[in-house]
Amino acid sequence: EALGPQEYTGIKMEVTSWSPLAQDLISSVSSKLENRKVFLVAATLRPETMYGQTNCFVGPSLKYGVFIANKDEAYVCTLRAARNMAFQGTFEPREKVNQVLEIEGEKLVGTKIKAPFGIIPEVYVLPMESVLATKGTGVVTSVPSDSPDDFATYTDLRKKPAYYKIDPSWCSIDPIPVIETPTYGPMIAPALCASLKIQSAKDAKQLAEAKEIAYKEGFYNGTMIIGEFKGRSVQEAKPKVREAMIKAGLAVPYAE
Ligand code: A2H
Repeated sequence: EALGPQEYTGIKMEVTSWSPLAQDLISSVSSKLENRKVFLVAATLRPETMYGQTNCFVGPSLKYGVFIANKDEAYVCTLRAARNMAFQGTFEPREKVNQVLEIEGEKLVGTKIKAPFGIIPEVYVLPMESVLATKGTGVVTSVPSDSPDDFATYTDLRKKPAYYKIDPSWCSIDPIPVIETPTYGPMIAPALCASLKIQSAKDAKQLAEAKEIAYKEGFYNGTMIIGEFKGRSVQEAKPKVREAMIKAGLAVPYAE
């Protein structure tokens, strides 16, 4: 755990079509939302990996809210995160938490969203049991090439879509190479999951080890192999991608 506040990037993923269950709820508050665009906002420490999003995750049993962010936008995240955003000056009017709807994570599954900077422009919301209510926004952008947790959960979902009550077409995209490291090649998460014999998202102990290695290797030895900063080190690209996303209105700073 970091000692000081952790600086995340809040990735704004605009909803392009709601799951049927979410659509019913959203329709019931259309007079409050007016013409605002609605975004799922995911907290990430790895903005430079956003080229490789294949989907996004929510905790199926977590509660989310739809919050008025400003005159043009509404955000989907946990109430806890919305309070932090309000306190950090992300909303207009400042410091006001205006929740128009509460919705369970499982009802968001199957919603289609834009993936900012993603090679795949639109992806689906999928369930991840290990999403914590107490961290970030409760929305996790998924990059299975670089995050062992994302790879393990995504692989579980792809193996048994019926069991997880998802449409196979929602997880049809293969992991996308984003960063190369000398030791692990172009996709560190699948490589580590194989070498540590991680069978599923339930292998929490090995996953914690894989996460540690992936983070350090990627940060200190990784080279971008895609996007505007192709050929640059991850250390150099990370803040540049973050700034580019914020400048383009595709991300907001988020700390906790
Ligand atoms: B990271 P830290 Cl490619 N519950 O983003 C569980 N995990 C969460 C979460 C929550 N409520 N909120 C955020 N996260 C994930 C990208 C990524 C991430 C890559 C590689 C590693 C990685 C794509 N997923 O994280 O405990 C988010 O996933 C490993 C450190 O605050 C976020 O960054 O250090 C990271 O965990 C924040 O974890």
